[in-house]
Amino acid sequence: MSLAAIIFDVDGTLADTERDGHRPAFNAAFAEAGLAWHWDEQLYGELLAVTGGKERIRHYATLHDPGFLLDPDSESRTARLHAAKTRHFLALLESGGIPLRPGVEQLIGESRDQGVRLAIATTTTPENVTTLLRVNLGPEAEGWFEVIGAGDIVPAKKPAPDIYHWVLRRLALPAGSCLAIEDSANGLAASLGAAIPTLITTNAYTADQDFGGALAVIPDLGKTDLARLRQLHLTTYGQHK
Ligand code: XBP
Ligand code: MG
Repeated sequence: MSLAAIIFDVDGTLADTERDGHRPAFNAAFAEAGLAWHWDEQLYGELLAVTGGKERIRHYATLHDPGFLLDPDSESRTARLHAAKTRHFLALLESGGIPLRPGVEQLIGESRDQGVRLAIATTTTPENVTTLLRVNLGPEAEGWFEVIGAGDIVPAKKPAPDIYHWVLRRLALPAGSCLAIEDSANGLAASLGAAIPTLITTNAYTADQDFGGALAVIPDLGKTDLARLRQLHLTTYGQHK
């Protein structure tokens, strides 16, 4: 089965957004709300075990500020906190402070030139995706991705495979003809849960995670290209039909 489409994860894959993007944005939202919460780099690395910004806020509160959850208004407070965090994150993106990771722009370009379809499967808020693409690749870039599956569009977030099933249905492609590119064990569990061959590009927060079942684990896309990814995909999935 030849490679028909590449499905990119966003956070930690298209760009290193977590430590210097989402984390300071969360802290800015907490300070603005008068909450004495602060997520340093190490704590944030632990909190990344839970995907989804709202879910991560509630996970933190469960561990460190249960009173926050006892508040009958905690659901809407969480939503307001997350909306404020997204506003700060978007401002960081617009400042150009979060570039794409090595090799990402090149692979997108090669894929477009060679007719490999492009899609995105992410846990993050849709506007974060479109802004990251526009700021780093220009106003046309969003249209290069046939399907963008993001945020709360599916009931269960990674490591559940829902977002990948959602993307595959819209691509109308068999899982084996796609290649997912992920950065985390949660992401890999989601893509493999949808039977999609997966390449891992690690980052500072995920380098030590277990990537059993991945096609390959590389530090970034800087030293690879579409030809190599086709070969990798073929060697593993070429023998299937
Ligand atoms: C990783 C996530 C996201 C972000 C925060 O997403 O878990 O929730 O950390 O973004 P990806 P939101 O699947 O792209 O790796 O606050 O918008 O949820
Ligand atoms: Mg990720």
